[in-house]
Amino acid sequence: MDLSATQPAKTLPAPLRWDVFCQVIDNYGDAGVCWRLCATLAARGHAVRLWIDDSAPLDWMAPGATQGLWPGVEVQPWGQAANPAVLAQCPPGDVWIEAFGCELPPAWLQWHASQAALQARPPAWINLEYLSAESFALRSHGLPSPVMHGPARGWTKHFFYPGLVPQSGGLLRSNAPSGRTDWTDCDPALRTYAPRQPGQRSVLLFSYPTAPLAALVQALRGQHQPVQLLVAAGAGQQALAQAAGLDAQEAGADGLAVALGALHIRFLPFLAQTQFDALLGLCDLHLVRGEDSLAQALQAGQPSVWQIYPQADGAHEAKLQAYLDAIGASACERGWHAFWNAGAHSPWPQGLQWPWEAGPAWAPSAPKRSETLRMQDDLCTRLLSLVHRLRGPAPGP
Ligand code: TRH
Repeated sequence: MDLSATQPAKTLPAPLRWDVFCQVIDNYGDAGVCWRLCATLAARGHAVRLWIDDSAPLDWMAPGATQGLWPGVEVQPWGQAANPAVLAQCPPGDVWIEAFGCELPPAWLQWHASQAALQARPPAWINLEYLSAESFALRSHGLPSPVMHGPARGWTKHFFYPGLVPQSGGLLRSNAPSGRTDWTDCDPALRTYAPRQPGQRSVLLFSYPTAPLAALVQALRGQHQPVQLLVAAGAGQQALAQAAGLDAQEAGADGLAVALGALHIRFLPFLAQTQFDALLGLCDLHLVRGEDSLAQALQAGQPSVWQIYPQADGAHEAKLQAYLDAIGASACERGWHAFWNAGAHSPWPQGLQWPWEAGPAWAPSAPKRSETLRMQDDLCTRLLSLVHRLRGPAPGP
């Protein structure tokens, strides 16, 4: 795949009303992607309603969101989309986003399909999928899927696949203030995690418990230079504490720092999404998991390694290989990904190098990839282009 081509920028018309539907399956990625999309659309002047079945992650990801403190975004419990009293008050949206194959509530469909204005001009109905560099994703991106049953029979959904190349749906951008490149001018809340010693490296760890954490800790302890390991909140913290021989209960204590020789481990609290993104820009290596943190790590421009969400049928293996091919990963990066995705007991492979040791085999490619991705239109812009194409010009008076 050609990562280097770019798309021309487009001028986009009037703000639209969006309904984004999110069912949280597991972890934070579903809420994370939907929130990032909503916040981006709202920042561009659109009016967004987020219908979500578990808004708990938003309390730390986007403080104030559920209280209506984010201009342009209204967060609603999923069940309200089927409440006749709410529907009757709800101005019909221009765009429906069905995130990750969640099905819209039948009462929602019933009510909207009965509205004369929508019968004449149905909403652009988008099925937003997971980021993938696999060829099926490129083939399916933008394809129509006619609705054959139910109240919205005759309407059409369209697939939207995020991706790394201009022919795909692109990547969501961070909503964090940009242009910050070091710890001295970053958000004061993050400065607490700045390296404590001159020359200290920072590694951000956001992992599933199945990562080879014991081997990681041992290898970091063997580094000649001081290293700090910033451990993001979530199940990976307990697993890391165990792997490092620490009290797993203590690991939950926000901001706890432990020194193991030249290795400093710091357990982070849950951060707002904008802070999490900013932190990615400040570390020397990101060990990330899930598609959303990967997308942001890639754009942040520092070396990153992806722990892919494991699937029972092994489908993640083809997805990981497609990703590595798409970014043109070096042998060193492939070695890291093989190690990092081989399970909790995977030993440290002989000869595996850190990005700061690998020289041209790794570190310089990260900023180049970031630049290439950032020169392309972001996901939101591509989504808007598709929506405007689907809706066509507004009908005359
Ligand atoms: O949490 P995840 O592992 O989500 C995953 C993936 O989406 C995966 O594909 C999916 O199938 C599975 O869940 C069910 O990782 P991801 O995608 O990186 O999402 C994490 C989100 O949480 C991201 O938006 C960043 C955000 N986050 C914060 O905002 N602050 C934090 O402190 C942390 C740790 C995360």
